[in-house]
This record gives sequence, C-alpha cells and structure tokens, in this order.
Amino acid sequence: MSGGQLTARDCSFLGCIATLSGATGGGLLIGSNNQPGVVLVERSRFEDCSSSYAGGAVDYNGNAASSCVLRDCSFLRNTASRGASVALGGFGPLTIEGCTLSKGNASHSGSAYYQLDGTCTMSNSILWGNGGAAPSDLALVSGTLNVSYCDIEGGWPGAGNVDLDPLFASATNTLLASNSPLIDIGDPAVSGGLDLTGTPRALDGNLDLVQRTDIGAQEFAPVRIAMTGVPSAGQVVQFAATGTPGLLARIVAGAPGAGLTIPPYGTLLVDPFLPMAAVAPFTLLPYSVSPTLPPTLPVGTVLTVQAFGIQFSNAAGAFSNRIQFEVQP
Ligand SMILES: [Ca+2]
Ligand SMILES: [Ca+2]
Repeated sequence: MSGGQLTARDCSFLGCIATLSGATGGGLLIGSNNQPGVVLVERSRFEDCSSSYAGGAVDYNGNAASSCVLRDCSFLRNTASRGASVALGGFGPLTIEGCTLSKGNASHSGSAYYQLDGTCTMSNSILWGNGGAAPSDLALVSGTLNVSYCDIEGGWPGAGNVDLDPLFASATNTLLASNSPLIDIGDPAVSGGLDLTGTPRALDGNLDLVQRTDIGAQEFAPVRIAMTGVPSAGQVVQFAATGTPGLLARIVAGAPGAGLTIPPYGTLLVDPFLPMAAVAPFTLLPYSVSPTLPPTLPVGTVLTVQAFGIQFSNAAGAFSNRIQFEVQP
C-alpha cells in the first residue's frame, strides 16, 4: 500500500511471502515510496507469512500524516530477519491492540516485533512462544514503544504487563484454555466490539460478576457454541455447546442485531426486537442439539446464533461467541 486509506476486517493473510532480497511486509507492506496513508486492520489472521528482511506479516513505514491500527488480529508462524510478525520502520503512530503474536521466527532480532524508529502503542496483546536466533520477542532500536496490559515472554516494563504462559487451548490457534492466567486481566478501560472470531468483548470469563477484557486476540467465553452441517432450509444442523461445568446454557437464533450490552453478561448479538427462535432451552453444559431449519427459510437469509450461560451459585454468566451464516440453496 502506497498512500490512501485502507480498512480491512475479517480478512485472512495466509502464506504470503516476500522473497526478494531486502523485501519487507510479507502480508502487508504499508508505506512504500514514503506514502503510508491511514490503515485499520481488525479481526484478521496473518499466518505463515514471511519476508526476507523486516516484518514477516506487516511492515509499516509511517510519516507525519499517517496512522496504522492492528486490532484483534492473530499472527502465527510468521518469519523474517527482523520482526517475524510486525515491523515499524519509522514515524507511526502504530497501534497494536488485542493481538496475539506467537510461533514467529526471526533470524536477527524481534521474534515477534521489531521497531527501527517511530512510535508504537501496544496493549492487551500476547507475545509468547516465538523463537529463532532473535534474543527476545520485542526489539526496540530507537523511538518510543509504550507497552501496557500485555503478556510478553521474558517481561517488559509497563502498567499491567505480565510474563505468564498464556495456556492456549490448542497448538494451532489463539483460543485461551479455561485455566489461562490471561482471562480478565486486560485493560479495564477496553470494552465493546468483537474479538478475532466474533466473540463479544468484554466477557466475565472467571464468573465473578465483573466484566473485563482478556489479553490476546480471543476473548475467553465460559460458554462456546460450534455448528456442523450445511445450513439449508429443511436440513438438520448440529449445535454443540461447551464450557464451564455447572453452567446452564440456552441457545437462540435470529436476525443479526446491532449488539445489546447487558452487564455483567456481555453483548447479545441476535436482534432482540425481531422474532427469536429457541434452539435449546437452559441445559447443563456440555450438550448438543440437532434442529431442523424451517423449510420456508429463503436462501440468502442471514442468521445469528448465540448462547447465554449462567451459574446458580452467584448468577454470574456470559453470552457466547457468535455463529453467523447465510441460508444455503
Ligand atoms: Ca470477571
Ligand atoms: Ca474477559
């Protein structure tokens, strides 16, 4: 990208490679010819990207009139000489918020992030499990790097920063396990919006009746749902609800809503002002249901499905991740 404005949401940059000698920004190179523009990238995945020099996934070279925000993104298995996932060449400001940078590999410095110069603000992000010859996840050559409420392997100064194994639920994505120490310790000022996979922020992950965002690209939801099957009218699909033992969870389906926040439970993403269908009544986790989609549903109808879980002992609970799909032919 050279100049102008770029907004990218829910995108995947997979296996993008810049091979020429001195190449930067395998997935996204912002600011070639010194014309960086204004960039916002949200809820996007940068995986298995590489460049021969700086920024295996993203390289940003700002100027005085530019900005770049990377929010709720995952960076996995990226490689470069400097800054396996992200590099900042100069100026900025660069903002990295609610991201997970893991399994990167740098041959020189910054196995997750490299900053030659400029200004970067990093918050609510995980830099963990990166490697290669680089001595640390963060490499700061010059400029200003403000880090807060981040989990940095080896540690880094700043308010709310920790140095803890995130305990990912899986080796291949950025979901936190139920016993992750990063649940509900993010910046208390952050709330609203969706995480990498459409889970509302912030959820009360530890069920103490206090909503607070997590560190990393994915918000831990005490109840999660998954769908299998082809969503065609008249067909059977399966919804599996899993999560914290002892939670009672119901599942509802309806039209996508603007998001109704109900403290301390998070955000209902099904439109409450249009008809909602109960996919499952309150049932102890885990369970599965296999409803038949109404035979009269028009092809192309967009439906949102979400669960709500609650526990008896203290009435704490949370909304789940969102499943959104279009009715297929
Ligand atoms: Ca909480
Ligand atoms: Ca949380």
